[in-house]
Amino acid sequence: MRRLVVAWVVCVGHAVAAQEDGGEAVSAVEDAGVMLVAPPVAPVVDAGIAAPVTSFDVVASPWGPGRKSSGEAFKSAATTVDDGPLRWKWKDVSAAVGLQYFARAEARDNADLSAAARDFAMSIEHRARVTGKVSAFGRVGAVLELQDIRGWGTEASTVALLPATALHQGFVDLKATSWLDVRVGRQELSYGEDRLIGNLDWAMTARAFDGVFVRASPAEGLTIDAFGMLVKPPAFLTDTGGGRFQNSGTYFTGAYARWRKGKAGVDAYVLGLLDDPSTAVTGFRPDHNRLTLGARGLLPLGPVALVGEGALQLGTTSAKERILAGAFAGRATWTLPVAGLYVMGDVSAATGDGTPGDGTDSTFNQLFPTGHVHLGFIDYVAWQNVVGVRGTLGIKQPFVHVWLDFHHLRAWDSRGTWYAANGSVFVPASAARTDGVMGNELDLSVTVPLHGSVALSGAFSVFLPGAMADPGSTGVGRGTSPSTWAFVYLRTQL
Ligand SMILES: [Ca+2]
Ligand SMILES: [Ca+2]
Repeated sequence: MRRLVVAWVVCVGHAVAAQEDGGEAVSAVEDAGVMLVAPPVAPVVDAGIAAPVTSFDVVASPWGPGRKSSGEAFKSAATTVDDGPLRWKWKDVSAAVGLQYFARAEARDNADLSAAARDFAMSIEHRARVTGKVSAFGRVGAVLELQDIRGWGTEASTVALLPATALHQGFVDLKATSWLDVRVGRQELSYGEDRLIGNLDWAMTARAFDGVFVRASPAEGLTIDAFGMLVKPPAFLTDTGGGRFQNSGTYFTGAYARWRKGKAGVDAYVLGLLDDPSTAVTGFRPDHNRLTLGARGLLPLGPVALVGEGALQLGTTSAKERILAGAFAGRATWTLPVAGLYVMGDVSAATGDGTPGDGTDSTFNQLFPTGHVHLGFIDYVAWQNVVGVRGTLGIKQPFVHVWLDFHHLRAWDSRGTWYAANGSVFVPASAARTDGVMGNELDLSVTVPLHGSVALSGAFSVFLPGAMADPGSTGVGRGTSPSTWAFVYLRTQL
């Protein structure tokens, strides 16, 4: 991953170095209401081409440009916008407009891994976004982001209209002091490699949370975030027996500390997913509370970049089982000194549970990830009950990025459930299963930046199922035939 600092800020009193992570950079400091902002440096898209500065908060993704300014990449909307097209300033007030249009055609064959039934499917979807941003006095700002998600030919008739336009993000930012930011409203969250918390930009709908986010920046290179998000509101419910009871809702809370020195760094986090699963149909159910304790580290060693992450989960399920689960991931990227070649090795593992109902739930929960990017682009595997090894060979030139991924995927516990990338059950648990090989996957991907604001990308994937997919011996599975998937993607971002 190309890592470049895209902005730097000089502030009166003390200077704070820009921080960079995953191809994007975050930095904003002010002192006594005076803000001196250097002209922004052009961001790069993934293939390494420098983009003209046409927009605010543009970041690189493997498929082309996108926008990100939340979670780890937090950028206060209270900060006055830089000069540029679609931006305006009047004394202490500034405003900016951003536009985005994505269109993607996808084709998938044999998701059931069975040759017996034909299940080829193709779709063309688009996302169109309009983002408005205003800031005043360097103290307060707001973002309103509307998106329309639509599949070609999915309306009931040529004169029908599906209600597919919605608010993706809408929040107010307050810069209380030079070191304390508050964001209230609907917002994306994204941390690290998006393994546990991601904005799921791959999905046309993407992901956003409703709640409050606070960032403290107490020292150079150090940020401490805290957030509380409402996933489902509490309610008074009446169960089938006619009794009224309180449902306390579902909440996602967390604290995430980051320390950076150059390209090295350490993260530590505590996340709580607190859920009351009671419904009017089921009646009262005990709470399902899951605590995730994790750490992540970044270390550059010459031409090799190392990233590692580990997480432990504790808590209690609504079935009164104890939660004890864990996961780890590690990645080494070696950039060769020739022709933009790089080699990457990656291991992702997470515990599963082969003994349902024994009092301990040891299935790791991947929470709210951008699951798509880690365990095979075909999306058949989640960071839950898995041991995945990935090898990548890529070449990144200004005009093209081509990379080939090979994945070997198996279950942590062969008896446990196999989960698809979105966390849904792909193959149910089976106590009789002894072979946990899910399969092997090859992904060939290409991204071509046509312009700093426009990229074309595509991929072809083939998944070769292993014994865990075979229903032969246990009666539980899908099949033994390969599955294929491909897409062509146009991303434009202003
Ligand atoms: Ca089939
Ligand atoms: Ca168990």
